[in-house]
Amino acid sequence: MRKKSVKQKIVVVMPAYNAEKTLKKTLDDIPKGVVDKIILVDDGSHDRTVKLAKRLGLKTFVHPQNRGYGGNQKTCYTLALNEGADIVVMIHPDYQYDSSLTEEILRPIIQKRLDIVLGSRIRGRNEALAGGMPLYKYISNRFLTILENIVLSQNLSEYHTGFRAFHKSVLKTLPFHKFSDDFVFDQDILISSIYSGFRIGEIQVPVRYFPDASSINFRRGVKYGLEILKDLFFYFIAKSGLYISNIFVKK
Ligand SMILES: Nc1nc2c(ncn2[C@@H]2O[C@H](COP(=O)(O)OP(=O)(O)O)[C@@H](O)[C@H]2O)c(=O)[nH]1
Ligand SMILES: [Mg+2]
Repeated sequence: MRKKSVKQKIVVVMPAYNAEKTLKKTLDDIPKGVVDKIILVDDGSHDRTVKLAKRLGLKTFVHPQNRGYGGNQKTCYTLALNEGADIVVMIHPDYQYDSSLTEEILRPIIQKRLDIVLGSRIRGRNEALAGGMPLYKYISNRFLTILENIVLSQNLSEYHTGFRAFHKSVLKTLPFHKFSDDFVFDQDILISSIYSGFRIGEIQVPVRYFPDASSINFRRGVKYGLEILKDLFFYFIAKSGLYISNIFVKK
């Protein structure tokens, strides 16, 4: 299935929750011959995601009960490492991200230039809003991103994307089972990676917002924002040597 030049085992993981309408489109856009295995973890969907995933030939794992978005990713990465993945690409199966860019997101890791690559939706304000990103999500994304860049000494254009690639060393080093089971898992993993010195970069991906691609409401968004502030606080005190919380690997 994979190209001869790509020596590393590439595993795509899809944390799914009610993804029946968008799964096939997301899958169809992944270029042929780039990926060795695709794993879908279903987090107690109420639709026919599981049936469809099995029919499409994906390795499918089901949480009988909803464990949350972070809990879902924990299963995804555990299964991918068990498969012997060298690089793991996480793609939301909600067709929000352009999965035809899978080869591009892998390249910097294959070339050993980066350990983590994020697919950023924020190339510019007009483009993000024209792609349908709600204004309040755009503003909170920018605010949190700027704050995270300052605290974490990075220069990324967003930390909130659902399209990201990791070298196995990241997943083998970080205590990701101790991260949140909720949406802030996405931040725990990046902030802990930065603490451990992994190199993060990004590629641009077009933004696509439509009802099936976005379900997080305002209330959950506020909780997510507050938990990010907590994470940044713990990063700050870990860097100061005062207290190392359990999402970080002690040096
Ligand atoms: N496991 C789990 N995943 C969820 C839940 N709610 C949303 N998701 C998934 O989390 C991801 C991000 O949510 P989404 O609504 O697309 O957020 P947005 O696109 O950033 O507005 C998607 O892949 C959803 O399928 C949930 O309650 N449990
Ligand atoms: Mg989405």
